[in-house]
Amino acid sequence: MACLRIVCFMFLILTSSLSEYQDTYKASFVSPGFPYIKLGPTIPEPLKELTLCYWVRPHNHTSNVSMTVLSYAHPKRADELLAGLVTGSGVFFHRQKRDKNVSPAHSTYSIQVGQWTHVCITWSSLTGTTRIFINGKHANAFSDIAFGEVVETGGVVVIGQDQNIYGGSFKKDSGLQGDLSELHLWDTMLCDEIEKIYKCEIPTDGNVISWSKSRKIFYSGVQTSAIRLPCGKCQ
Ligand SMILES: [Ca+2]
Repeated sequence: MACLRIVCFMFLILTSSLSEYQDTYKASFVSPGFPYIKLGPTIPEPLKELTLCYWVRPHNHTSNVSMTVLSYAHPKRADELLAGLVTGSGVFFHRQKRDKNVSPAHSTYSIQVGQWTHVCITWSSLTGTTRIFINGKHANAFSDIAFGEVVETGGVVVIGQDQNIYGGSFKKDSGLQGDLSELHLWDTMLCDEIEKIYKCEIPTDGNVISWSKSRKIFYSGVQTSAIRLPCGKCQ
């Protein structure tokens, strides 16, 4: 019986700690230049669906500052995928189509400066639907976002800066100024899992980009350090 009590006690400690925080690392984009992370691998297969999730804590208190979280540029199109936020405004997700026009989705949720916020974006080529989830909750849905068009393979993934040509040509005032953690990309549309990811109730490991496993090259003063993320709470 004593042994059973110990096992139950250990289980309670484990489950409570899992739901309260997640020990991981953050990348801080603070240098005055163009801090960014380049991913070693590209996207290996064309994407018909995707889910992008990340934790972000912007630093800049100026409102209406555009900050790129992820930029995926292809030799044919520099804005094949573009995701980020605007301080005091909301979250954005752009897909550049074959005709070079951009399909934009902008949520209206205001991301708070100095506060960790969990963001997930899902997209489907089959329906053209994009959904934005903030702190585990569905916030906005958009239709006709690059309907019928896949995300092509062979591009470059950059975190923290907006590519304006394949692999570079960053511009001032569009880079991330803040902390980023647990950025993952899947090749499917997640839905019910998103609140569980926010609450750290299920393992988070993107099968296209994984924050812990994908090979990364850090440029221009990106700093990494340990962080305890607030599972299920924005703070
Ligand atoms: Ca761009």
